[in-house]
Amino acid sequence: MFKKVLIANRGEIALRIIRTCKEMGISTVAVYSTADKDALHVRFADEAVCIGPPSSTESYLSIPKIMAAVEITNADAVHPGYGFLAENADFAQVCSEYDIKFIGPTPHMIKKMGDKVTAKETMIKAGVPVVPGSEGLVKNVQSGIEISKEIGFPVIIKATAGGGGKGMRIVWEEEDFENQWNMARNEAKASFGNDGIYIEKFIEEPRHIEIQIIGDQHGKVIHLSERDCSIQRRHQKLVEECPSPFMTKKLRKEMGEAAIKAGESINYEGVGTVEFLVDKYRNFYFMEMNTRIQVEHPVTEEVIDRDLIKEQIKVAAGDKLSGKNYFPQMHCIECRINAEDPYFDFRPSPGQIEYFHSPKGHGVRVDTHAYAGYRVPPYYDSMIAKLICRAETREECITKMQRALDEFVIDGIKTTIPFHSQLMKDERFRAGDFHTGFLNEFDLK
Ligand code: MV4
Repeated sequence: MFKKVLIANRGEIALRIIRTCKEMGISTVAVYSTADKDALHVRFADEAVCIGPPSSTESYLSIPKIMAAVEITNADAVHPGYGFLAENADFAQVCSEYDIKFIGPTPHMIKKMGDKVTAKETMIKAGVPVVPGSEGLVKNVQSGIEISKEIGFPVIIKATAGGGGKGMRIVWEEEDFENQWNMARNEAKASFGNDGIYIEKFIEEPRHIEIQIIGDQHGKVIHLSERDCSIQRRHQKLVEECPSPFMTKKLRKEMGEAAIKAGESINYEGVGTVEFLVDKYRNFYFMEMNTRIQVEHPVTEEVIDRDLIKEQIKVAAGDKLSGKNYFPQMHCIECRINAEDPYFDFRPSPGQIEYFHSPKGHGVRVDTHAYAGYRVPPYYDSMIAKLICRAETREECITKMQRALDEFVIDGIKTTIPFHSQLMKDERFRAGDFHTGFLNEFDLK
């Protein structure tokens, strides 16, 4: 097992990783920017190294700064958390060259899944269902139009370097194609420096359901059930839950098997998530694979009663997985509490938290780095807490969430708490009748 893990991250996830390391008898090293000098991950790690100014590119995204911190503290592994360098193949490569274990998959796997066309080709070969579309990259407008007519409008134009919605364009009819094609190409070029484009049939009103998997270094891959992440706004997830209210026993088995095939086909090592679009007939299609621990991992932890960070560290150290898949034993919902004003287009609301009271009680978990007096810096992600509730049934879970939201007090800044309170009362949400477009029609009162 590792002796000392450096956590190349900040906020709640850095704190979350430190907690598990402590329980495993592993020493921890925090890294921090000057904006985070009073942060809890700095306080609770065994050692802490300042790696630069507030700007992420000069601190949490700087590979040389982080490798210097690894060297001076003699850490033998790095946990990248999510965001920042978590899916940076170059960083994973540099770690391996310095003989430091990157807690995650190999640089090769990260690269393969980071390029969406390559990922899709890999899934086709593995027998995982994908959305009908172009075979690989599309060379020019003419061939794009031909392919679209073949698969039938509406189609969606996507960037191979994209993911998370960037550089995507929906085309409803042939007349609009050229325009949308040019926009998608320019956006992709500007955002990723890669204007590789592919085309898919546009699936209307899909649900976003993902399967958590874990693979060991001995070729074993298992699944840990699904998370429904359909409640999103501009590709930012706001609520995640398990079981998905749309799930059936049969669909879970099929999607679980598909996700395992996806993992096995690349000899996947570490925790990963296979994202699917699910249409109203319960057809499911591979969308992308995330090669990191995700924000919403506590939902899975609560329903299967396992510490996923612990499992992640164990497989990274070479431990073998026992054979069986995991199925949900409880219902769990996670609400992301962001320092944003939901009454003002969710605009960021950084600043000092004057008063902070966390909800408590049976089945209530709060993953947060915030506290009374904490200043939410304007430089990073606006998520300041995850409120995670679990109960026997979905109905009880929603009721518990409402109670916990009522009890949550964060004064001094605006948060998404009022948004979640209203969502929990929404008839359609309560009925489980929602898809990824749900929030487009949702008005905060
Ligand atoms: C799609 C789609 C419909 N049809 N692909 C959005 C993020 C990126 N991962 C892929 N996305 C989508 N791909 C086809 N062929 C609809 C979306 C989509 C979406 C997906 C998941 C969650 C929220 C979404 C919001 C808008 C569009």
